Amino acid sequence: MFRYLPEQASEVAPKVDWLHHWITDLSVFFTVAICGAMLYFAVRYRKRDGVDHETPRIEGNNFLEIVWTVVPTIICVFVAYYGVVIYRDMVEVSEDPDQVVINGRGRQWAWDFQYQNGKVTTNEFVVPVNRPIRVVLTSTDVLHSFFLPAMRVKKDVVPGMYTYVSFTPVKEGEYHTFCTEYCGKDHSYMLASLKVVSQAEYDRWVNDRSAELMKASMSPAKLGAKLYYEKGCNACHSLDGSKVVGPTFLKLFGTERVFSDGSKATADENYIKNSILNPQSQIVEGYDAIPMPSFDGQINDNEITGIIEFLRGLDGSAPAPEQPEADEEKGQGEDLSALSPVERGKWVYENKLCITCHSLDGSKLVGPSFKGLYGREGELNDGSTYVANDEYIQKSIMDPASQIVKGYQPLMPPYAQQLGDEDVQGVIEYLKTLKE
Ligand code: HEC
Ligand code: HEC
Ligand SMILES: [Cu+2]
Repeated sequence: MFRYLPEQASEVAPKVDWLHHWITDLSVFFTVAICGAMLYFAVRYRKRDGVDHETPRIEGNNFLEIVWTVVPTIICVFVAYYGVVIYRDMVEVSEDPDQVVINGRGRQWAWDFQYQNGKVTTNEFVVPVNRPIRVVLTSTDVLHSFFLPAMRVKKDVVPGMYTYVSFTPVKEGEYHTFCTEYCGKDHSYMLASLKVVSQAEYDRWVNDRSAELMKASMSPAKLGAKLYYEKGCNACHSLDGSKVVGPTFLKLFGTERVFSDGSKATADENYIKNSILNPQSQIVEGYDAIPMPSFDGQINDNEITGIIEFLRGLDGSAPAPEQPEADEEKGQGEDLSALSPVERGKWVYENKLCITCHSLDGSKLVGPSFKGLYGREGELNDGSTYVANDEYIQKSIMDPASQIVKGYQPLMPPYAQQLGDEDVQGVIEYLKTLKE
């Protein structure tokens, strides 16, 4: 009667929905029938003209008693029977040699996936259409729950134990995975996308290990240097001894650090790891104005080792590594030419670190919010005024030091080396969409 469930993208989905609709329709039918009869009798036998109407006193009716015992029993057995049959379809361990087995791991707050050939991904996984899929699940920290609404499967993800979901996708497309167990602060961001593709495309995707192989074949120090640019540490930490938002990385390793609470520590491996994962726990003296964001969950142990090796090498004896080729850095393997200018601007905002210093909701971070920025009138710290038009924005991005907005520090890094005209044009178009 009522049809409101999400798309049916797996083999079992129509069966689940069929039973679900049966239960819902039956409930609606009985609710209407029982409440309807109740209302009808209340009106029919109400007290009228101040006189009670005596009703016939019925002692019992065997026929009725049997009907309303047997009919509900049949309905309950029917629902229970198909409930068990369909549930078995969902959980039976398949012997199918064609089955794709993926290891899934929940952690605060992301989903990691590992394929049989060793390919690993985070917050996205790809499966071939029309083949049985089994995701074996476990958690590294707390209880999570793996929910794929379009496939009609859901399972608790428990630390120290394995559980699984199995399904056979029947439709190509992109679907959401949710965590449905409240697991902490960013629980609602614990989303992964599932892409169901053709067998040929799946084969291509799963065997494409180029990104990982490139990282795996790098020396740790080289990986660290790559991450320094890729993760945006370069916006706040210089390699040449100059002070940016944070302390320089030059000759940092092995020196004694003094913190704002007066305590001290040597910058060894553990200190660096802690600085990346819990930056607020030890604030370097003189740097308490702008907090460093935590990279917990965004950088794995292997990558931290890389950064440590990279910092160890920055002892001033050799020139600091250059930023990788501008083109490669810009695209990072994604096809940006397919994006509209606004999408491109949003991509730049999210991937070029603007997001760490500029909010979208009007709040002041390190820099002014982007909300309502386009076309706004403002004042610079030399007392002159400006209108944020295309030209002004372009200059703000490429050469921020030339015009400092009143009330802000000159902390924005210049982007002239990193962004092209199309990127800047994209940012401008994107800013236009962020109205007050
Ligand atoms: C938005 C600016 C910002 C970004 C981005 C940033 N940091 Fe920091 N970082 C700071 C600030 C500010 C401090 C000093 C305050 C503190 O100790 O937390 C700091 C401190 C540090 C320290 C301790 C430095 C010392 O002198 O003892 C390390 C190590 C560090 N950051 C590593 C990193 C790494 C690695 C990245 C990239 C993955 C990174 N930071 C990204 C702002 C940033
Ligand atoms: C390390 C922090 C930081 C990063 C990263 C950063 N900005 Fe800024 N930005 C600032 C600060 C601080 C100001 C205000 C001082 C000034 O005018 O330079 C500013 C000012 C601006 C302004 C002028 C704002 C106004 O109200 O007039 C624009 C436009 C801008 N930034 C764009 C960007 C874009 C686009 C990116 C990313 C490609 C970016 N910024 C990255 C810190 C940052
Ligand atoms: Cu969770």
